[in-house]
Amino acid sequence: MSRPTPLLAALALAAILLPAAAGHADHGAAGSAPAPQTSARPLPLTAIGATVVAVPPGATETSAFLTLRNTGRAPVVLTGVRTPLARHAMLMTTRRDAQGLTGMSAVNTLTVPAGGTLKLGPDGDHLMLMDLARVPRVGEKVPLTLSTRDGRSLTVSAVVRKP
Ligand SMILES: [Cu+2]
Repeated sequence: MSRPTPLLAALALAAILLPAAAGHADHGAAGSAPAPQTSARPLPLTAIGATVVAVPPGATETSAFLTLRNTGRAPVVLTGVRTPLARHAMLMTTRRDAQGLTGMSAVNTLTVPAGGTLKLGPDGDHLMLMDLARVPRVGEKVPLTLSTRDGRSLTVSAVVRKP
């Protein structure tokens, strides 16, 4: 019984070969990983009325509004916004407390419901552009890039308008 059988020899050979095969498979998967990112499906979102609020010279921040319509069957979860106009941009919500005072607070996500709309405006959820890189000119178009939890993004062109 001490003599190795052909079956055991075959198993030993398989044990040596399998890790190498698995390693090769992992390498192949890692090498092809960026492909789905570059060919990501476009988000099922339509932006309406994208606006950056005009501010006077010297102002360091402003807000941005738009309505997003989701024509897809799944909610779209926004996780951030960026724009060349501002060094910082964030998702915010406006809440009214028990005393009737309103206050803004940053939120990690805003959700566009499946088949529904998310309205970003002065009285509720909105985008905040902080630490402005320059003063926006009334009438100019500014890109706003919204990113989503699933790693996709949507760039919309917002018009600078007086409040
Ligand atoms: Cu705000």
